[in-house]
Amino acid sequence: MSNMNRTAIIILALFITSNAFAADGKKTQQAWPKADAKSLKEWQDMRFGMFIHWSPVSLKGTEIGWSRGKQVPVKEYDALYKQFNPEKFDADKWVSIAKDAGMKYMVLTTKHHDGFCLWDTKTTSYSIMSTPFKRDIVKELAASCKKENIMFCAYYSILDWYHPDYNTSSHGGPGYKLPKGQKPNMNRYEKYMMAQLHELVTNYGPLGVLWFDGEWEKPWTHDSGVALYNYLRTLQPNLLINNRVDKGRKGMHGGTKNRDVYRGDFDTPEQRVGTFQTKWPWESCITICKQWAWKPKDNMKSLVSCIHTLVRTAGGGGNLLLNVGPMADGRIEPRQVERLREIGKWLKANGKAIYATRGGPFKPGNWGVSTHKGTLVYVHVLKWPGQKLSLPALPMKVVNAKLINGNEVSVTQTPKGIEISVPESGKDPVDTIIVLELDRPCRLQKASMPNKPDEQATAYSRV
Ligand code: FHN
Repeated sequence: MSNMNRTAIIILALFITSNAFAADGKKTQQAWPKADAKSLKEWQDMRFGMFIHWSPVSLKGTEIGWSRGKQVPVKEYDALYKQFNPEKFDADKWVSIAKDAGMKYMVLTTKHHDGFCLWDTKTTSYSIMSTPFKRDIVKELAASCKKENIMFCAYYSILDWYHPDYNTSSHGGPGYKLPKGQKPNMNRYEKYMMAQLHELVTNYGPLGVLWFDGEWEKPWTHDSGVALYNYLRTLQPNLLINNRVDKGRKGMHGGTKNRDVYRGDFDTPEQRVGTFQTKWPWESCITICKQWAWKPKDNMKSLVSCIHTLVRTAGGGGNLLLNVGPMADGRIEPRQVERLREIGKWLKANGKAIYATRGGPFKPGNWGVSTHKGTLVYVHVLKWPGQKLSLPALPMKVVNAKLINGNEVSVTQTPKGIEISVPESGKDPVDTIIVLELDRPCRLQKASMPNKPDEQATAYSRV
């Protein structure tokens, strides 16, 4: 029996079991198999990863997927692979750039909306193996990550505007019609997808995260999302899977409509810092420039903006997945490499206030955010509201307080709240980090949350 058919039988079986019916015939919702707690904690502790959007479209400098049939005619877009030869691609170099940036994991677009595959897949010839380059990018990057103890993760687009069986003509461009006689078949497409995912998880794994995207179009259904999530759990039980595997994502906000119904181990706010959420994991995916794929002379975010985005994400309780778009020759643009190196330099001095922390105990505000780990609270003041910073009361007692570089700071704690002041000479223009040591482990309290609406959501709804 072929791999494809065996996979199809597993999926069918999972599909049936995941839609159990109670004796009274009413559809009941199985409690779905949550993520492995150890893997989730490890990934959350990492706090900072590199997103990589790459395909032959980097030859054109236009947006991956979305420019197909728009800035780049379909026929031209789909033929770019014939000239794609990233001779300067060096997986070890990419990994060292991520490490120098202080990033602990990498997510590569193994297949984006344009359907092009960056690995040696047996399911289609529309892959890196049909290019002049003929090398398995996924294999080389996964191996380099493993060597350097960086978690390797795969982005995979459910929608596929290239595959004839994917049942939509969107993004073939205005007025695009499926070729005459083409009869899309989603069942056949889903088998194709499962076979590809089987390759990615079993030949290049264990993966840290399978990062799904492109779930929003009509052909993909909740039932398919449930069956896919359950199937992947059988392939790699400790695999983390984001909430875009199913249909529960609330748009670019990235939250999940109903966690008892919709699958996904973490929420995925996009191009924004997520709102303060500490009870369910989340990760903001944000571009270092404007475009996801490489674009010549694209606007690149300043160092302060990148650091504030990272700090606010951690302070909100989430991870940051910061995206770079490599060029057609296989290099990450030198100016982006320099920006990443600068972020890494900041993390070398301040990383203990980010890595393995969780958001709070104070809710984010225009002034900044707080993170905590054990008995230590890190107050990140990004914008002083005046001479002093007043924070809500904490039931834990502050037994020591200093700046992260060890210098003096004045902290007054009363049952009404905590007041912090720092001499001008001690303030950091990017992020003044005050370390509060508590008499016992930090616990989030309702009381320590100011009633004001969560400014983070507004102040940082777009970066
Ligand atoms: O359409 C994609 C887009 O190209 C990019 O991949 C982002 C990042 O995850 N996701 C989709 C837009 O929501």
